[in-house]
Amino acid sequence: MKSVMFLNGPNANLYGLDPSGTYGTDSFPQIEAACTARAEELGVRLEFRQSNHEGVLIDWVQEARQSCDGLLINAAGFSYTSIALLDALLAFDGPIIECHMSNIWKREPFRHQSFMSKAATGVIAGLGVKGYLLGLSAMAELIAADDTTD
Ligand code: DHK
Repeated sequence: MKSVMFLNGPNANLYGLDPSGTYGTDSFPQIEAACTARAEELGVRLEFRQSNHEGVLIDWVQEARQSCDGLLINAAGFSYTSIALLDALLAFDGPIIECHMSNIWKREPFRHQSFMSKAATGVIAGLGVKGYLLGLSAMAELIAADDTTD
């Protein structure tokens, strides 16, 4: 069975709690449950994780090099600041899909350039949790096409 890691960066644990609704109304546990259900449908093993700490995210990307066929990441605020996280992603061999709940290009200019995109196979933004599920479906296709692992 193929394995996928889905990493979520700082403050993602607060999704659904923000009264402005930028990140939708689903709580983080609800988002995780939806992704887990989609992964089951797709027949892929999913590691869904969240951290507020840059080094922890980097350690997880490095762990994924050993254990996962594909990586999805919403690096949240670290998207625009962390060359170190970009470097970790660049050292990952498989496909990477960068996800954002919101359309970052419709927002403040400081959110318009994600360093993560340099390492990403593709980027999904602005579709909320639907984008996460689409990302998982796309990832399942990408890793199925790579039959060097099973
Ligand atoms: C999430 C965040 O926490 C922000 O820092 C990013 C991203 C956007 C999102 O849309 O999921 O700017």
